Amino acid sequence: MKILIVTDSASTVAQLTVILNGANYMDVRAVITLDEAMIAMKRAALADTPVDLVLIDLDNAAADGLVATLTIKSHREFEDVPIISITADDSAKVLDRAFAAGASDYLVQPVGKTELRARVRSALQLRREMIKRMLRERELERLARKLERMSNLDGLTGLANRRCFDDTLVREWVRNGREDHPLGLLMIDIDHFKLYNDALGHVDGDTCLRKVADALTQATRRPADLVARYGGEEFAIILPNTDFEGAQSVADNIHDNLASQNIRHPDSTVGGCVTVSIGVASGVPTCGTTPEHLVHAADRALYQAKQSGRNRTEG
Ligand code: GH3
Ligand code: MG
Ligand code: MG
Ligand code: MG
Repeated sequence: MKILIVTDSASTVAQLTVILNGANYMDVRAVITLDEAMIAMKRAALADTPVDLVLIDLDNAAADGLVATLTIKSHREFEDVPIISITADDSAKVLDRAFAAGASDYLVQPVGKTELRARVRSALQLRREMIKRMLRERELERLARKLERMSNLDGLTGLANRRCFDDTLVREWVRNGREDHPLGLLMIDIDHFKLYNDALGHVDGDTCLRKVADALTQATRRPADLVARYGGEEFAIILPNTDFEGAQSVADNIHDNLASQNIRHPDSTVGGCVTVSIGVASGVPTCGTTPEHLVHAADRALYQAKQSGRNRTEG
């Protein structure tokens, strides 16, 4: 661990360094002024080998030790670095001011070997525990963010999941309504997927779901479009600021993309490869309607597409 000594006394530096090195603290640096101390601490932090403890001589003619203590402690970056005051004057007045400035401990000149090592050891021990706690907190925050991300994703396809779809639909409903924009919605269902699973097994079925997910993602053009797995082999796409014709053209892209992927479906009644049926709906959200109205409209259109022969879009 890195220790910085701030003093104008060469003999103090020599004495402390010998004692610290003797206790295996090999990374000991000394500076005279506050400016030098700040530069040394910033450099060390930048090099990712931060100063872990500062020993500040309060009887330093070149730097006011109390000001140095206060200055270091008021830097956000260094507020957790422990500071030990060193003074020949251990009157209550001096020590009170040192603690008020932010020192966590003190040593009285002439500094004894045992005392110095004991105080340094306990200050560094606290510092280590603090760093550990900080790393643990950072790791927890990272995990929390990851969990948040994962809780919005479908594990099989990597698309947004139903929960994310529901949240996004409400949000876009409100936003598009406020901006007087049409909100488009596609409901997509794989044709005869039960037969696909029956013929090729669930592992191939899962692979097929991923390929369909890719085809859907590639069919959308705007970053704000949200492709979601709605459930089983049903998908939904939210298309902000998209009218009926715009939504229909995304549906056309989907049929084209799937046709060019040409995923063999041995028992399909519509052309020998995997196809989908799509229901399209679009409308400007108004006070009298709800997001469910849009879902129902797209659902009815999807039912229509199934009824009229599959592998098609209805609206
Ligand atoms: P239709 O054309 O009328 O939509 O017929 P379909 O066979 O696609 O519809 P149905 O609702 O009868 O069957 C859906 C099938 O989707 C049944 C189910 O086993 C399958 N399925 C749902 N989720 C998954 C999944 O995660 N993995 C796999 N492999 N299959 C799934
Ligand atoms: Mg279905
Ligand atoms: Mg079905
Ligand atoms: Mg189906």
